[in-house]
Amino acid sequence: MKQNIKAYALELGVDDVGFAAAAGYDSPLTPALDTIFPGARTLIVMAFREASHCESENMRIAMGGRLAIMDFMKSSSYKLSHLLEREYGAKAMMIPMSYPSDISPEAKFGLIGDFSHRHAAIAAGLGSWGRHNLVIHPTLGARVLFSTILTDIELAADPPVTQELCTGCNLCVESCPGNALASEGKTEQMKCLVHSQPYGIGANIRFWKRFVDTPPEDQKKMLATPEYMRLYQASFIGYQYHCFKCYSVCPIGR
Ligand code: B12
Ligand code: SF4
Ligand code: SF4
Repeated sequence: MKQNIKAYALELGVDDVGFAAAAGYDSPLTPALDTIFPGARTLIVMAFREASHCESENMRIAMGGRLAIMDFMKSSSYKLSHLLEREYGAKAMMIPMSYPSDISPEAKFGLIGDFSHRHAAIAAGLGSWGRHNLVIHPTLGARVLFSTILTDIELAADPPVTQELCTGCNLCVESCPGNALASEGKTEQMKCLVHSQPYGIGANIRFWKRFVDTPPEDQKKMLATPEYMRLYQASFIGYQYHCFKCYSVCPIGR
């Protein structure tokens, strides 16, 4: 069954698939698995290699490519969960790639996911941690995104990657425009966000605070500025990333 599931996903165009036991998923900061799916026994983690659009200095091109891969991730996750339910009588739940997220203060306003795909990828033998705190896949490298399906069927777990894939070249640390990777093993999230999501919730709140304090005539002008239009575009895209540096400069697998 495991080989058939993997073959199906690879046939869809997914780059790699790994399996982990629910008990092998160890992500101390995110909620326990049974708050999502009490009967979950296996994690099926899919890896998707991002193409070179993430290298572009034109952030519309980089984000356009990201939106495409996210669409593909969603459709692959949907199809695989459907196969598990239809062919194997399993219960299957797909985990969103990044959002919707829990934007309560307990989840640091969206900075702690309901589930950690990186920890799942590690448990499923799909890679090891890099200095940039991202998971590096043995052949696909660092430019890889993950999505996970939880299921109640039991499938044998894949062995962990024991090899150290990060060479410690420090390129990711040196290229980070926000100096968010200075401390080993920790991404300083606010320093990252200023660069990676300049039109995110922080910028949105700042705009609307200024707006309510502005006389009506000038409010109209504020709505015709590039600042407002960028916020508007980012809000319908979802998250609009403006930095991919640590992810794209990593030489592993390029
Ligand atoms: C919230 C979030 C963010 C936040 C916070 C990131 C963070 N530090 O956790 C912000 C907005 C800053 C962010 C930025 C980015 N993100 Co992001 N993000 C997420 C999200 C939605 C949840 C992550 C989460 O819950 N973190 C909180 C908990 C789990 O983290 P943690 O336990 O504290 O673990 C951290 C450290 O302790 C450390 N760590 C833990 N154990 C160990 C062990 C060792 C040995 C080491 C070295 C480190 C280490 O690594 C973690 C990173 O800080 C996930 C999707 C998901 N649901 O998993 C994507 C996700 C992590 N993001 C991803 C990416 C690609 C990015 C960006 C490159 C942005 C972009 N342009 O795409 C940057 C990279 C920033 C970086 N170098 O860390 C990918 C990572 C893929 C990969 N190859 O690993 C994910 C998995 C999305 C996906 N579905 O593929 N992200
Ligand atoms: S996404 Fe950009 S700002 Fe965030 S940690 Fe990576 S290089 Fe730094
Ligand atoms: S850029 Fe260099 S230091 Fe950073 S994760 Fe990749 S190999 Fe490791």
